[in-house]
Amino acid sequence: MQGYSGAAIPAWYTRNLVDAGNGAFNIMILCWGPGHASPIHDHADSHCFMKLLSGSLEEVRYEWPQDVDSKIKKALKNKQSGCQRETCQTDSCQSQSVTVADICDRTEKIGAQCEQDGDQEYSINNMVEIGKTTLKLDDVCYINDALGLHRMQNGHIDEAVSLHLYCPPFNSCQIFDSLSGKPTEVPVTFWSKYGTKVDKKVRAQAPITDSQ
Ligand code: CSS
Ligand code: FE2
Repeated sequence: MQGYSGAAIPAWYTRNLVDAGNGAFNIMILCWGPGHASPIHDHADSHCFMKLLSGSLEEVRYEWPQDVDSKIKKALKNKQSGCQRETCQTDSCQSQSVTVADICDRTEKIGAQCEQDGDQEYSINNMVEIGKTTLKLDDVCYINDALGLHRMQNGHIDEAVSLHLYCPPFNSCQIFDSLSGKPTEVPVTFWSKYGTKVDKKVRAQAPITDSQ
């Protein structure tokens, strides 16, 4: 195995920030040890481009679980109801149209119609697989929230390295329980930034890497 000689192998794949694009995008390199996999995740309404620089990875795509909205759908619903809560689900949301400029307008007051989904229950088998692709050296891949969710996994004995471009950049995204589809918002953290390892305490704040 290349790359980790002499050093402890990280438990999860590592996310290494290469360029923050003056706030316009993030370029990062992800290093995947044998068996490493991401949780099922969304892309926070961003564009995600990736290219395999070494090894090979499987991409498994999923539909959004029922009753879970992407960031843009939540924003649209909230705007339509005059509500800024992410969980607003009022009926009036369904019948009106808004523009993208509208959803950027954060000045509206929280509407009286706002309802919360509270302790919503999630049944099992809520994640529907819609495709599986193997990415090999130099292969590229694109996803955004309208195309669904995905999990990346290295099912091989060799490590894999992938180059990622996220535009616009995002600091948090949702991960999904692989059985129930229950979403959890998690911060995006880095193993290293610009070639320097990030402090362990900062990294320890539950990055989107987990054991699923
Ligand atoms: N978005 C995932 C990698 S797969 S696109 C991550 O940042 O960990
Ligand atoms: Fe992803």
